[in-house]
Amino acid sequence: MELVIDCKIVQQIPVSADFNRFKPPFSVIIACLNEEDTIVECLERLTKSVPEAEILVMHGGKDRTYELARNFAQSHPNVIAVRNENDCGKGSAIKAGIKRASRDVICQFDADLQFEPEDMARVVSPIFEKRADVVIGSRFMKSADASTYGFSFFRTLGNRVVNLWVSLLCGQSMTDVTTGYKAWTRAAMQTINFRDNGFVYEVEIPMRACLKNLRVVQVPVKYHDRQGGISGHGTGLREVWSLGRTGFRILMTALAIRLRRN
Ligand SMILES: Nc1nc2c(ncn2[C@@H]2O[C@H](COP(=O)(O)OP(=O)(O)O)[C@@H](O)[C@H]2O)c(=O)[nH]1
Ligand SMILES: [Mg+2]
Repeated sequence: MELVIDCKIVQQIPVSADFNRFKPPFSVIIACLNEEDTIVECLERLTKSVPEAEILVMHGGKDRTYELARNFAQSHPNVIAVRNENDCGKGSAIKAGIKRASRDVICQFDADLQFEPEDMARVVSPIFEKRADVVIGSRFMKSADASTYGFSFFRTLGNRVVNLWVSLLCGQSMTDVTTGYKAWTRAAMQTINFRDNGFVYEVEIPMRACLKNLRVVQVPVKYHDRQGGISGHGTGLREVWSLGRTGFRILMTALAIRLRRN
């Protein structure tokens, strides 16, 4: 079967003058699992860097993240704090966020500040320039800056294997399918319609987009170590187990999607 895929890799894209001038509206979804260390700085930097954006904080944990976000929202009308009842993973929080979002362009962002809020205008720009339906903020493109990210053997190996696997299945070079920095149009997401409630949904988005002939554009983003809290994968042996399990599920799900059985 012939696949026609438009998956462009962009090494550096400037934010267009039109974007800066018109400040087009979009929604940001921040899935949070106990991110009280970083949520306020995250919201401060986002509201400065993209003041026009609607920001939804989807908290599924038990710490003070929701209360901190709600306090912040009192002086920032564009920010909405949601206590995500029945949260069963990052994918479920993003699904709930998409339902609550009021704009037609949506960007997801991680609360742990591993990514930079200041990169967001560059990430959503290709959509407003009508060059993309889905944008991948890539940590592994040549011009991406991960100089302040500590090397992790399992994550590096896992990402290499997963990106290679998905690239082979799609017939296109995908540099970072698991990235937490992604943007899409509402119409594209209706076509993609990802299923997974955990971390596997991250891979469903670019893969289903490619297979449905949507335009996927990859742009480089900066990447750091976690700025507080702990990963949803846990630490130590628990992290290795969770990453291994998630990696295996990603490989199997990607294969099933390619075979059109999922
Ligand atoms: N609502 C919700 N958010 C989650 C869950 N797991 C992770 N997140 C959030 O998703 C983002 C990325 O997760 P993270 O734990 O940093 O994954 P890692 O970067 O791969 O270690 C962070 O903002 C987390 O707080 C979850 O089960 N529910
Ligand atoms: Mg993280």
